Amino acid sequence: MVETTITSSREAIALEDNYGAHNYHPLPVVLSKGEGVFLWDLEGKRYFDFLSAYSAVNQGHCHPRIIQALITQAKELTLTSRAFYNDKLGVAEKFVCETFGYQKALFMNSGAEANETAIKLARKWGYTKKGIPDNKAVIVAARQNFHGRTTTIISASTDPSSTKGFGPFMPGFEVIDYNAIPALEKALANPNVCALWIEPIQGEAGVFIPDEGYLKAAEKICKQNHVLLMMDEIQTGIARTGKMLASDHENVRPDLLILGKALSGGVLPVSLVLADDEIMLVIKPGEHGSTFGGNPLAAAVCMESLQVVRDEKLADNAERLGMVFRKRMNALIEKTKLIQLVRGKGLLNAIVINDTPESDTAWNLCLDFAKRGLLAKPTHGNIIRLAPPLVITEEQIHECCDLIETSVLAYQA
Ligand code: IF1
Repeated sequence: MVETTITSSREAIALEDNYGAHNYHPLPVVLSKGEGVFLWDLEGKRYFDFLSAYSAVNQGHCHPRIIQALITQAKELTLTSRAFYNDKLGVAEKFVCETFGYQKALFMNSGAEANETAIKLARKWGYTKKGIPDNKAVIVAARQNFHGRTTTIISASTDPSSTKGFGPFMPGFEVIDYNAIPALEKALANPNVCALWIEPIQGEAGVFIPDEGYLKAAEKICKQNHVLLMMDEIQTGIARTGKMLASDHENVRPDLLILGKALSGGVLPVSLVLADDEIMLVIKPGEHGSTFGGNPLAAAVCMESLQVVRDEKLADNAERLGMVFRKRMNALIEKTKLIQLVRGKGLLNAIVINDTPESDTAWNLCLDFAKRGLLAKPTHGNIIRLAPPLVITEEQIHECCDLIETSVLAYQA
């Protein structure tokens, strides 16, 4: 094995600073171990993880069943490419089709790749099934969306930190207000629109939840206009919001369901697009793929990760403890002017700090949370996302709320 031991956090940070791209600004915490809801840094300090790798470790860090599935498969066969069949992919495709109620599955690796796959499926469906003139297909996206970092995906972004300096952009995207039904009715009436591409809750925008009924209305307006509903559940899916999918809260069935992150319990990149035959079969052999997409290791890990969600009833836990968490945060809001509000669904929550987005209050609060043993990171400016692994217990939720309360009340003093 390559000599990899680093002895201090300071050394680890220096190495990344010297040799790594500066495409992130991490909190000054160097993690070396994870288990369940806990992370430990190099000096042995323990933290509650309230980011869950942006909802990729819903099952908790290094879940023993998922790690075992990884080890068992890794000793047999990790990668064949799709030039040949393997004995795990078909089983996993059946498993996810039955889990989510679709006819076909297409496995990729990153969430961005799954969104790119959905874009290609929607466009090709538009040309071959809806009769949109070649190269005229339009996909409607929402302001403040986040779907990944590729140049096509950021072509639909309204966030300067995602787009500035990366043009020229891919044509064929129209961006409308999120959570606005008239905007949907107007945009989707365009006969060249092949799909509406939204998140059921906008995670990066700061856990922005649309009005009750918006998703159902979007589904209806899509059907009325022969437009596909492409739902990005990469962050909201896999039990995070208290149901298996955030779409389930309104009984909405997307035409294209896009998953990633916790699909693998945070063990390796696995993403997935689910659709029925009429859509999925527009892509013919040799027209799309990836070296690692659908590899047997990912297939084995994905099945065990989803089975754990089911066996441990993580959606119910998220639903119940999300309410406990928001109740505690609302009680704290009564005692402080520092927090404007708490919002969320299940265990995808955020507090909005009573300061300008440019202020460093949220960042400083997160530094203080870390000192007290809880890891969270501000999303845009003055919003702190708070999203622990879904295996957290009620007792641990209260312990973390006590910690947040102590930090907030001390900060404002
Ligand atoms: C970063 C944000 C979260 C996602 C949704 C697709 C993707 C993501 C709804 C792409 C990924 C990650 C990416 C990571 C930080 C994190 C993030 F801050 F970027 F926006 F969670 F909100 N759809 N989100 O949330 O999936 O290609 O990353 O596997 O880029 O900084 P990916």
